[in-house]
Amino acid sequence: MTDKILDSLYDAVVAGQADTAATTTQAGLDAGVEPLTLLFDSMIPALEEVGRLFENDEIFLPEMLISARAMQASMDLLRPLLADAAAARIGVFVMGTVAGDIHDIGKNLCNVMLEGVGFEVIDLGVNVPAERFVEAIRDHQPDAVGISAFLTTTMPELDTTIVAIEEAGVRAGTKILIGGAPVTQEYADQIGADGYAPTAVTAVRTVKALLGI
Ligand code: B12
Repeated sequence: MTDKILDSLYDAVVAGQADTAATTTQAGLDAGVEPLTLLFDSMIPALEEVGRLFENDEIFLPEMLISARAMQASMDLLRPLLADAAAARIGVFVMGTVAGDIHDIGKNLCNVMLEGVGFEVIDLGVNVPAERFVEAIRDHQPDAVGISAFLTTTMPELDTTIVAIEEAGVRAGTKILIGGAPVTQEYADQIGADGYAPTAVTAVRTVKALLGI
C-alpha cells in the first residue's frame, strides 16, 4: 500500500500533475504514511529524476517548472504537519537564496524543519543581494544565517555574501551556514562558512551543534 502511494506520488511529481500529487499526498497521509517518508522517499527522488531528465535534454524548462509546482502542491499539505512539532523558541534564523538564483524548494524545506524544532525563521526569499543579508542581520540579530545557491553559476554569490557580511562588521554573534545542491563541505571551508549541510535534516542538526543547543 505504502509503496504504491510512494510510486504514484513520484510519478505525479515527475509528470508535473499537481492535482494528482496533492490527492496522492493526502491519500498517503490518510493511510498513515509519515510526511517525511513522502518527502524523502518519493518527492525528492522525483525532483532528482526531473533534474536528470532536464540535464539529458529529455525534458525542458516548462516541464521542470510544472514538476516544481506539483512538488509545491504536495508540500502545502505537508508543511503544517511538519511545523506541528514546533517546540519552544530556540533562536532566530535568517534564510535566503543568493542573487541571480530563484530555486527555493530546498530552502523552504529547510525553513519548515527549522521552524519545526523552534527557530523563528526570517525568510528573505530568492534572488537576495548580499546587502539584504547584511541589512537583515542588522535588523534581526539572528543566531544563524542560512545562504543557499542551487546553480554552479550562482555559487560564487555565497562567497560574495559572506565577504559583504564581514566587511559590514556584522558577522560576530551569528553563525553562517551555506547549502544547495552544488555546494560541498570543501567549498564551505574554502569560503569560510561556519557550517554546511547537504539536507534539511542535517541542516537542523548542524545549526544546533554550532549554537551548542
Ligand atoms: C525544480 C527546479 C527548477 C525550478 C525551481 C522552482 C523553485 N521554486 O525552486 C525552475 C524550473 C524555476 C528551475 C529553473 C532553472 N534551473 Co533548475 N532545477 C530544479 C530541480 C529539478 C530540482 C531542485 C529542487 O528543488 N530539488 C529538491 C530540493 C529538496 O533539494 P535541494 O534544492 O538540493 O535542497 C536540499 C539541500 O540542498 C539542502 N539545502 C537547501 N538550501 C539550503 C540552505 C542551507 C543553509 C543549508 C544548510 C542546506 C540547504 O536542503 C534541502 C532539502 O534537503 C533541479 C535538479 C536537482 N537535481 O536538483 C534543477 C537544477 C538545479 N536547475 C538547473 C538549471 C540549469 C536551471 C536553469 C538555469 C534552467 C534554464 N535554462 O533556465 C534555471 C535557473 C533559474 C534561476 N535563475 O535560478 C540545474 C543546475 C545545474 C548547475 N549545476 O548549475 C539543475 C541541477 C538541473 C540539471 N540537472 O541540469 N529549476
